[in-house]
Amino acid sequence: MTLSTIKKGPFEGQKPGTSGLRKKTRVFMEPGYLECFVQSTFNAIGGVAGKSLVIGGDGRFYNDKAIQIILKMAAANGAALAVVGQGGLLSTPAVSHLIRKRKTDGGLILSASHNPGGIDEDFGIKYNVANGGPAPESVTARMFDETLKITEYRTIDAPDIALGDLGLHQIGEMQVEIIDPVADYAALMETLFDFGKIKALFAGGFMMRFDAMHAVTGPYAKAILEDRLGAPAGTVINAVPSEDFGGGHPDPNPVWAKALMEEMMSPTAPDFGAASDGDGDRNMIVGRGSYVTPSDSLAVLAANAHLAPAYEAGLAGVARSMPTSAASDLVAQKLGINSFETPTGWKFFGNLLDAGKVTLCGEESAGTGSDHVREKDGLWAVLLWLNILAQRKQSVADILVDHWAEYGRNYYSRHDYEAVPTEAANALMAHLEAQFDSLPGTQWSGLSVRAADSFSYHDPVDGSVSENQGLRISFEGGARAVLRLSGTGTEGATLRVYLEQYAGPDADNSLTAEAALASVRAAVIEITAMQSHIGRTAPDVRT
Ligand code: VG1
Ligand code: CO
Repeated sequence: MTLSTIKKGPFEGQKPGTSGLRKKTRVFMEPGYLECFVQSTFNAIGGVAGKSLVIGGDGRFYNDKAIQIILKMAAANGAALAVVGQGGLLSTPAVSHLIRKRKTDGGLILSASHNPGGIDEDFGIKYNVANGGPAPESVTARMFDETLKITEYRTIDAPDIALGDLGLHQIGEMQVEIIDPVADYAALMETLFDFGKIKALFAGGFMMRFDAMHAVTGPYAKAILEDRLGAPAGTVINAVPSEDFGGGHPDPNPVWAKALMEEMMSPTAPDFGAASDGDGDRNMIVGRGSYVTPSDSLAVLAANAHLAPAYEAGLAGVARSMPTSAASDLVAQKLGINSFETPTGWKFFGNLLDAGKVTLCGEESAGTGSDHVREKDGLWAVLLWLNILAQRKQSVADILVDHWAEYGRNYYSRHDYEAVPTEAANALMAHLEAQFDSLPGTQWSGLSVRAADSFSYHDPVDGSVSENQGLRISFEGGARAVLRLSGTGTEGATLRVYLEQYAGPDADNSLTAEAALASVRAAVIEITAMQSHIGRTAPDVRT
């Protein structure tokens, strides 16, 4: 086995986005592209000599090849140990747990999450640090700096590792330990929830459908829901991870999990439905005839978490990303616990969790998690819901109605405008920002603007400041709109418009979201001159 240093790089555009580096798969397959990003990551963390890493991915096209490349590079850079999921598979929350459990120095996750997979679709890579969470901005900034100056990477000439064979392997001086991707994660879940109660729920005839969307959660959901909790075979559908996610987007929302939504809205719907994304860190929750917005899900989980053993003693606090609705704030207020508003992306929750300031975190994009790991965790959210359902013995719809009667309802929807020319999207944002000083007090579609600003986050733990994290407009009467550009896309820009309207406990809480949000939507279209900037006012995806 010979070590070699290959002259390559730098490549343009290797700046990590909201969640790692995402590009077209063919870009990642260009000779040296993945290698230079990985070497830059190693360089940014002071090298990996003597260190240990967890490595795994969501099973998309190029997952296994990328892992072989990374293993050889880690060995050539002097790493001591790589813990790898069998077949190259590991969900994002499972990686987070393994980093913490095995006390490794970090981990690499091969995934573009909810983006589609395949040679003509997307690939991605994320680096997580020793607390198990996504690299914070200080680290991603160093990684990016390294990508700008890299001129060579290190690798070793060695045969590929048989990723299917459990146990110890060797590349040069580095040990590779291939592990069951599910076992440790499933054991962790068992410590958090009352598996006996959930088992009894299923034994009593409770029916559930879980759509794994042909992605990594399939093996986890089958092992936990069907094998351990006794849900009937067939509860988990699309359970085998495929390289192209069956040709769809593994994005757990009513648009991409359409078949599940139709089943849940039909007269023969099971009691409970759920779906998860490509890398298993996000979740969709839906009851019979009743879709739960991710913002409401976070609030309901916060209000009821004490019904699960892990959270019996109560929560330290709840954090949500800024575009997420304020529903969880209302719960925190009532419980008398901390609440925080962070920028989009899980990396901002890490400090709050590490400092013990919060127990639950969530994002409107269907990411929910707790201090059991340092990532959002799709199956965890599903299990917490199941634990709550087993305790409350009520339908999802009834739980929501009760919740709104107590706290009021934050009507909510996210509208995505995809593949917008980048210049047009930037111009729309600039046009909005330029009006900030004059907007307060003005009227738009019957709504009066209360305030408008660009969100800056001051991390209360390390004092770091993150600016330009989304533009927000709040209106008199409890409406709010947030606009930001996606940091996970690979083509043009995706404009995300987040709409919210609060209705108090005594207001009509039975409207459709569309009706309740009509005014704030019309106001945003007007204020941003949307039609003239991007040539349309109808979104591609509404969630
Ligand atoms: C999106 C979501 C964000 C989430 C991120 C990564 O980012 O909006 O809430 O944290 O994806 O999720 P953006 O920048 O496109 O809005 V995942 O499941 O890709 O790790
Ligand atoms: Co994901």
